[in-house]
Amino acid sequence: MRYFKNVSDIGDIKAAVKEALEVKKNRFDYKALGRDKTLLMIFFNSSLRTRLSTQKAAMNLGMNVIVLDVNQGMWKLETERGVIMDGDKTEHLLEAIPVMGCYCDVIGVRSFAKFENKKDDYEEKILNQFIQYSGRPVFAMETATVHPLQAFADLLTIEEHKRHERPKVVMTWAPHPKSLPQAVPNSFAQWMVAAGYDFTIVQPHGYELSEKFTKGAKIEYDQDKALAGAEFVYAKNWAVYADADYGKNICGDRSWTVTTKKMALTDNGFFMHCLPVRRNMIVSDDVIESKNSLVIPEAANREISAQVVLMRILSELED
Ligand code: AN0
Ligand code: CP
Repeated sequence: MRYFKNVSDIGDIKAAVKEALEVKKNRFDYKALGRDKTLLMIFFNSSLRTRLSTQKAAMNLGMNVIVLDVNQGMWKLETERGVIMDGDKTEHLLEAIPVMGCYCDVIGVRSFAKFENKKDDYEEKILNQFIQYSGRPVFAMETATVHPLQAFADLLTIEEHKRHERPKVVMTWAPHPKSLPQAVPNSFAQWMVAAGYDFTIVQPHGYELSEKFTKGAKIEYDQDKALAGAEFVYAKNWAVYADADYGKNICGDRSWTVTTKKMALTDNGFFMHCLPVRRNMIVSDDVIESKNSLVIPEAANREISAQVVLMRILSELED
């Protein structure tokens, strides 16, 4: 594997799950793979889980790790070509990227949607510049449109907890005070469809995601109806994808918060969220603290999804 953005990059999804569950049992058995190899993790945005789990995965593999926070202690970067750089930006991304590539073997990039220009976001302008100019394998650590390490970890968590071969999984939109990216729901939808689950997305009107990611999912607008019989409830807020209101937060309806009353409609369903989560906006205290809450196992599986992705990249590294 040279690039990791979409579910198709991982190949056979069942084989990937099997490999991940093996890795989880013996995560320190692959140290030779990463010896003398360096991972560079580049963060344009904040992170807790991605930063720690990906670093841990790299350490499990014997890699060296460099973490770069673009907004802290680094020259301010210009990202647009053609700009006369007479302002506060000291360096251009087009030099910075190949320079970064000189010091590492693998690059992870976190760069959220900016919601300034839908085309730039959905063309993955920043991630693709890393792919084009770094000369290194590159994987997404949540980019403008995808968060595949999260979706892979969520898939593993469902596989570990499911009671039926083909569980009913419902992703529900939930309220949030700020505009959040579509990367997490895009990837979750893409991976759930690829896994072949009975998968429904429920959202207020106007919150339809890109069909590129949701094709094959059932779409609902009535949350109670969608939650009926669900075995896994994946809550997430996202901002509008449609052109007219792209990036806007047009619905503050608190009746979408996942509460005990909502969970009572499910088939003793598990609650899932990628975290960080705003309590009593997205989910009530009692639901996230219940025995059916999988938020911590999901976070723990981030180490495993990252390790499998790094292993796939390392095993195909050209010297
Ligand atoms: C981000 C998002 O919703 O994409 C990161 C989630 C992993 N969340 C926030 O910015 C709160
Ligand atoms: N779920 C997740 O990616 O969390 P962080 O934003 O803390 O990395």
